[in-house]
Amino acid sequence: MSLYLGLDSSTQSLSAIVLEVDGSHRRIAFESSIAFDETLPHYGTRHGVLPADDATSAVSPPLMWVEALELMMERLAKSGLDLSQLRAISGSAQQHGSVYLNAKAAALLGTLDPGRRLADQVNPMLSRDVAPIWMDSSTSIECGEIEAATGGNQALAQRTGSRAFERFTGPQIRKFSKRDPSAYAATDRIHLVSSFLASLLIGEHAPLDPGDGSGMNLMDLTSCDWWMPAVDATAADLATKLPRVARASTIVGTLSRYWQVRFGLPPAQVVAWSGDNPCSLVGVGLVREGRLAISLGTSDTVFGLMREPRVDATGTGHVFGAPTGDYMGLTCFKNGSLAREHIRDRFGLSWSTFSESLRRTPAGNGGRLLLPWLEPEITPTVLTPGIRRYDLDPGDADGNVRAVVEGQQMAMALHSRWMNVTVDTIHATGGAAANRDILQVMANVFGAVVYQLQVGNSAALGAAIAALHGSATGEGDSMAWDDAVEGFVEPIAQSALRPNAATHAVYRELIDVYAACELHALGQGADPSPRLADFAAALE
Ligand code: XUL
Repeated sequence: MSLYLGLDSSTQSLSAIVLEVDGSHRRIAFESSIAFDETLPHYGTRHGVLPADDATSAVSPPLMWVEALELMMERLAKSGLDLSQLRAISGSAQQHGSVYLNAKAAALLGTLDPGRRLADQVNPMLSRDVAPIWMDSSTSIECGEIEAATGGNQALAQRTGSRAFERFTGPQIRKFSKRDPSAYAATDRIHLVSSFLASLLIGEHAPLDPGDGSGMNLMDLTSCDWWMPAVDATAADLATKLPRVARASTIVGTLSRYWQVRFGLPPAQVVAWSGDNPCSLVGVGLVREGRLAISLGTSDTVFGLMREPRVDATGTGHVFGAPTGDYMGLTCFKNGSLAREHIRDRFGLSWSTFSESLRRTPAGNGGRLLLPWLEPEITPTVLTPGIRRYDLDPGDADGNVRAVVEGQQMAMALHSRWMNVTVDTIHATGGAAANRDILQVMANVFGAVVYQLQVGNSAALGAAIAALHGSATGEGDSMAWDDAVEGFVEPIAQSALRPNAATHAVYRELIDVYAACELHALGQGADPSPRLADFAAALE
């Protein structure tokens, strides 16, 4: 019997899943989660982010992630599992966020004192006490500068998988180097959240993997190495500060003495960590082309595996490296769970009364529509936040509930067209995938069968499967990804939500009206009132 641990450090929480593998017998032996705001209130975060006056800024305290990691390993040590059988650990983390370490870090990482709290020992390693995260949209100027210096957004996207995006690590690094040149100069290593946490486990600077590296606007997508024109355009001496990129599934080290002595854990292998979306791709079983997954979490994401890197000419989506060595297409929406919760809370609803509202209202919502931009939005780019309503009374509870759900699904269908996938099946994951009324709207909008999965946290599951795969392949065995995921990722057959043909036809009309409202709200299109009126009249 062998155990494999997957960790997921997300925006709002740290989760862990342990897989038990005994021949063909496979099961989840442990699942646990730590919510940052509730468990670690002394960091003062709200939804895992430090409050800021500027709506475009989003930073988190890296020491909070460190403290959560230590707490989780302690929980695991006390779980009663036979941890002598723990073979390998891997991890997933929110993408794009960066952690800045000074030159003392290399030595300090290797000499962590098992008698002392981890966060106290990591503090002196930081050259910047906060980490910009994926919700930050404050770097439009830097995006423009990097784009101009690399031959334009098309060239940047062809090489790195994405045009310049505000939250991507390169523009964030550039902003830091300009705003605080002395702290930037004192920075010896810039980690992603994933490679930072992996470094703490192995007691030395860990490499990052191509899945997370492709969220930086710095890595050449096909060679999986730094693309020097982008590196040079981003900040001085950056090449010396970046980690190495290691192939996915690489064993990057061994669980260090700190964890062995402090919690009695074994010298387990540590497999390269990745971003939460690449990990989710594995955790929802998309190790082959032709299906889509939708994750309804803090961010909503639409993604699928690609054999070839087909870059989005419209500049909306991203191509990342996939853990399988292939690629993945992804479109990300910032207004996921926080926008849904905002509407729920505004009308004093529970998730169950929220669902009742959805069931009470007709598809198409009588032509009442909402653009869910509570926070600055990533897709499409919206820097000035605010929910926009069309023909919708802000006080109408039922209408707003349906409008937020339909608005989000419309946006996802519209902005994933570039992937050019004929969608007949969607694997739904993330917290809100538990809500079957929301998923029924998804099925009707996409005209696809939507499945729920056995494991809610696909990112942590994908990381645990990466630990299993990396451990097997690192020991010289070959393991097909189909075999690695078997038994953990199959959708629940009885969970299938089928589209209704008539309702799908309504949404095929609505999507163009939605697109017109979006363009209007962005100041790029005509007043959509006549189209909304026509749509509403056709519904009657
Ligand atoms: C993906 C993105 C988000 C974060 C959330 O590009 O920005 O999905 O990874 O953790």
